[in-house]
Amino acid sequence: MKLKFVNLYLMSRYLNFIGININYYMLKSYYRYKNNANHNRIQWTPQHWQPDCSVDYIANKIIEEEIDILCMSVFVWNSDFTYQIAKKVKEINPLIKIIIGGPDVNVLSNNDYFEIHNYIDYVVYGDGEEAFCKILDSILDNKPIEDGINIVTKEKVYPHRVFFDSDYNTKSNFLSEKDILKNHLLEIRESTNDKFSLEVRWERARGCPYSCSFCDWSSGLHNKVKRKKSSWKEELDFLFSCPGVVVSPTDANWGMYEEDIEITKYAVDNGTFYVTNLSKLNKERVYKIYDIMIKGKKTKLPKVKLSFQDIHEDVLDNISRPDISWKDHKSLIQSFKEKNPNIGLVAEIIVGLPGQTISKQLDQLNEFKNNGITNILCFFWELIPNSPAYKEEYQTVHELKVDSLVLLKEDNQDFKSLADVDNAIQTGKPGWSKSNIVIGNKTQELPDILTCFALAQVFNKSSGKGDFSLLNNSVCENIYKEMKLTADLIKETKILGIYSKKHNCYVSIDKYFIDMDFETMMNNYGSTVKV
Ligand code: B12
Ligand code: SF4
Repeated sequence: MKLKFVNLYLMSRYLNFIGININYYMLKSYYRYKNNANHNRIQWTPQHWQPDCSVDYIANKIIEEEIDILCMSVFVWNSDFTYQIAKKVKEINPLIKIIIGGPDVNVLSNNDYFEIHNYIDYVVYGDGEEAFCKILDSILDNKPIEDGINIVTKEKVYPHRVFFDSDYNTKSNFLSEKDILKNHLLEIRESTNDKFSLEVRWERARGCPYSCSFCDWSSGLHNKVKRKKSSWKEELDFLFSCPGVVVSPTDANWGMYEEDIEITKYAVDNGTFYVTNLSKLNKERVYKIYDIMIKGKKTKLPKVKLSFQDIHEDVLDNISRPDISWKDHKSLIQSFKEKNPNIGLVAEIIVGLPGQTISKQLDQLNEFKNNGITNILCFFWELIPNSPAYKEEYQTVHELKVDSLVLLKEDNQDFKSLADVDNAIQTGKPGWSKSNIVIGNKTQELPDILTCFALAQVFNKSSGKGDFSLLNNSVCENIYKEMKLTADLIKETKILGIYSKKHNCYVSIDKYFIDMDFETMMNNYGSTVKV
């Protein structure tokens, strides 16, 4: 039997990075451990990861390779595209067994799942390890699924279980696959330019004890945290031996465990290691980790990221976000800045959260400016299916307005018109994804949300110039006027994009502002209004 795994990675040719998720190697490793004989009966073909091929190209490749079992991983950024591939493959060869898994699986909350996706044979929700083994055993041995876990088929919903295997937990969950993983990383290295960082996600702890309303960690199924007891040194040594690899933990709260300090120290001295999700409450340890990260012998880090989402307590309450107060954050930032004046500080925020307003955004950005934050990483709120906010009750309380919008992946010279975008979706050309975007709540409408997003970009350009004179009310009003027109168009076309004269095509809102220089911002939104 021939098996193919498809996981279309998140990649930016603009920011020069590719996010490498090693879930295929982890699932395969567990099957080897559980049923080596069956594992060896399968011909494991190389994973398809390239996000920029067409649906037809990928489907034809799967057919030409005479694949029997097709495994696909869905995330919010590749879900619709991946389902298109699955549908096409099944149309050409109805005998192929198709298994879908990953965080964007919404089979438990969508009663029509199998009506929409009747070409899927098995859906795996939550942790995939046990389900993967059970399904493969059933296919290979030609028998019904035995004691199924975390699986849904057209006939049955099997129960949920958090994955924990105490013996396996002491072993590495991917090193048994290191040869094919190394080939995979080399293939990616060879097909991208040298500037690209290959960001390999590495798991030490799975799960999160909190339930922020926008997040679907562990697919919203539980709040347990399970920690690996394998040899982290051996795992990191292997990953660092692969060319151009940056290792970044997948953990939700790095720094929650004391061991994270020792691991960080070793990692930054032996390779490039970057932590994106730090503990929300153990701040003393978090700042210790920042200190270690910036002093690494091999990791050279010009900036560190602080995840706030918002600094206002009412907003944080509305999204059930556990965090220390902004006042406490400020004193920690101050002492960090005193010790490390040349390290940049990036604040991560989300726009569209209930309680936010333009004036609060202005206030927040001024607070950031006054406290040494150098950059803002700003996200729209993508309402994901297994998050607490997806529940009707939450949406009613906070008056959320949500629309399914098409997101454009950076600039695509093929998207000269909105018809081109539509054509790409219909014909399965890459460059887009679909997502439920929060376009309003009890305190904001879409033009406000877009303005808050734009202001974060104004902050970044201002910070680069050392001139924050644009952070004022009249600039907000000017931006709002432009964003009002943009919002009307987004609502009509359902495309979260904007026409850029500079690029002569439709681009994402991020790209539109990122590529606008400070002088143009001054010109467009400064006191001499040209909107
Ligand atoms: C690293 C990461 C990123 C990286 C890059 C992604 C990448 N490709 O590596 C960065 C930082 C860029 C990123 C960005 C975003 N991310 Co992110 N990210 C992650 C993170 C932390 C780790 C991913 C990972 O490697 N996991 C480890 C592997 C082992 O887990 P896994 O892939 O889920 O696989 C397991 C199961 O799902 C299952 N499984 C998966 N596939 C399959 C397939 C089959 C056939 C089977 C049987 C089983 C199976 O088995 C595996 C083992 O149990 C996850 C959270 C997490 N801890 O998983 C969020 C996560 C994937 N991100 C998420 C989100 C929402 C985003 C953003 C959209 C946030 C935003 N608002 O902008 C952005 C994307 C922006 C954009 N441009 O589109 C969500 C996705 C939710 C969804 N419904 O898809 C997650 C789950 C976090 C969350 N709960 O909010 N992200
Ligand atoms: S955002 Fe972070 S802290 Fe909040 S629930 Fe998700 S993983 Fe946990």
